[in-house]
Amino acid sequence: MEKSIDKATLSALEHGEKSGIRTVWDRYAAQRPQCGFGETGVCCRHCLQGPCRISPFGHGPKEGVCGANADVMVARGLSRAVAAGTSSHGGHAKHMAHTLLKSAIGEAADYPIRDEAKLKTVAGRIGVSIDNRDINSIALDVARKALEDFSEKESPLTWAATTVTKGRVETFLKFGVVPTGIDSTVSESMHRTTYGVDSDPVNILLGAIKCALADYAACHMATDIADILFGTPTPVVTRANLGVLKKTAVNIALHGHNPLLSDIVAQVSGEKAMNDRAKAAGASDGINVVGVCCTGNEIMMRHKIPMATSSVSQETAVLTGALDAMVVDYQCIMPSLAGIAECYHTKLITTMPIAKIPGAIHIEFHESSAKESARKIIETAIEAFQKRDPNRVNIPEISSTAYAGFSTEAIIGALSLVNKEDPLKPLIDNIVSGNIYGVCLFAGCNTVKVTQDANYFAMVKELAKNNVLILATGCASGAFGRHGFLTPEATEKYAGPGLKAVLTAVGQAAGLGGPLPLVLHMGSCVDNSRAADVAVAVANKLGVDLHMLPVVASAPEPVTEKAVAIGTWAVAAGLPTHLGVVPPVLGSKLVAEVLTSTVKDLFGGYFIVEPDPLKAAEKLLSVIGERRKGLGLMA
Ligand code: BF8
Ligand code: SF4
Repeated sequence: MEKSIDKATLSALEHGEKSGIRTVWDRYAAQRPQCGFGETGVCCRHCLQGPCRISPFGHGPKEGVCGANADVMVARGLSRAVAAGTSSHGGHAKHMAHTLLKSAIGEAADYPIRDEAKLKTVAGRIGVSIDNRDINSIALDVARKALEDFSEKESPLTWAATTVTKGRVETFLKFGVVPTGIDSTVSESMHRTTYGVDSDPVNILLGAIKCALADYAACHMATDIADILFGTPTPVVTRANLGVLKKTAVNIALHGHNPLLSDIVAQVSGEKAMNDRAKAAGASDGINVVGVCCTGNEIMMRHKIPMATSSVSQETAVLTGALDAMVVDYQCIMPSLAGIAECYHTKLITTMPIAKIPGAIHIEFHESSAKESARKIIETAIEAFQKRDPNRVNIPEISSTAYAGFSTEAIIGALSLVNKEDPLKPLIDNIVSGNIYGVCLFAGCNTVKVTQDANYFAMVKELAKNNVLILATGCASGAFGRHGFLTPEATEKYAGPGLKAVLTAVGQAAGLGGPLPLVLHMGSCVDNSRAADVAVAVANKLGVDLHMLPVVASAPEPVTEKAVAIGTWAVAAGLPTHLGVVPPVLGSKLVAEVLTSTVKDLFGGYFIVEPDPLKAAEKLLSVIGERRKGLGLMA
């Protein structure tokens, strides 16, 4: 199997191979064949009488030592993955909420409220009064309400109940899946899946859905507070792929998730004094900050910072020999980066007390002294630059233009240039007429199990040709960015006639002099909440619920437990959700059946598992067709 379809990635890998450096692809090869019990979800280590395993082929025991069968094991495994994903997004959101609180009480001077309008909108939505109040006291109440959402409350989560349709809330109540605390729901999931608690696989799966809805609330909260503290994104033009690294600059990659770190480093990297120091050290172009993964998306949208790489190819940034520092916070950071950085002059810098890596330098990041830490980080990179070996520098000269920053507000703003009184009308009219056949949100990662970007590449072309409007977040945006899909040129080249006409009309009204990009980059993985907001607005406007809309989601190359949590809430929100990799559920026919079929009767959404990208696109098109028929629209 090819490692990637991206030439820059392949070139960096080749360079690394020449130096005998092993990467994720080599480690994957060494793991193969992977354990069949694990792959199908039928092993359990939830107590010390285990490990227990059940053959997916019907040989040997049919139950673990305690009597748990394959259905229970698979459901418990999946539920714990959702809980882990939720705890990650929850940790990220709580970090943001604490910082907002510190900002409001004057203990985080480096984090002023940058978007007062967004603060007021969020406050209004969650029932915090804004009349005649100063900004900091509104922020304090919003932060307190956010923090209340983490422990057990009497009422549904504020960040879930106030952001979905009324119909969804009723459905969630009906099936008993309303979360009342983000952390408490994670804790409940861990409790019910431990030794001897929930042994009803369907009940366990309903628990997983409840937890996934807590994940949704956490994602939404993280997005809201990021906008309040750093500004709501508006469209920007920048570049993506390894070619954004510069021979003549101190290159610093920001990798991980939370803008609390990356936004401050981005701000400080623009300071004249810092750039002068870099120049004095011999870097004629000063400091060049680039992004990796989701935090890369955050700074791409707000600071036009280019995206070097993402997800499975994160190690390639170091293999260019031109990276002086890789600065990380948490999530999706391969521990292997430390060993690879050691083969070069590159400094790997960890910043969070919960995410240390042996071999890395740890510069702890605190809200109270954020800019100070950022300067220390940059100084460390400048020092490393002076040890860079020019003979080992190999920056693939490949990068694409990338338009980013299509927040919900930016999309509505662009549409309002077409219809000021009723911005959603042009979108809805075009869906009704069939110019826009449907909408597909691409989310999630790149996995070593699929040729990198191959599924994204094949699916987007097929869907766009059939007039499907494409939204992207997380490493899906990274994949599309690398291949030039975040551009108006891609619209000209790949969009079907109806879609092209709509993107051109809106692009022209927005003063672009041409169409909007083929794929609208909506941000990081927590920003999947932005896509949900657009869908909720359309559903409310049409007076229907989400499960009726011709809207689908796809994670063609998923990896993480966070992706499992997001996929699960997309299903609960009513979206048919495609996965391009088979999750570890095949050991239980019952669980596989519930996830791909039965769940549809309850929530309207369901999983479509299809590794072949063209077949996947076909399936999504046919689902969109069914939904259109259901609404009485031309299929
Ligand atoms: O939260 S898409 S590899 S970076 S999990 Fe990770 Fe997957 Fe990328 Fe962002 Ni999302
Ligand atoms: Fe085995 Fe049951 Fe313990 Fe799991 S919980 S390891 S199935 S005895």
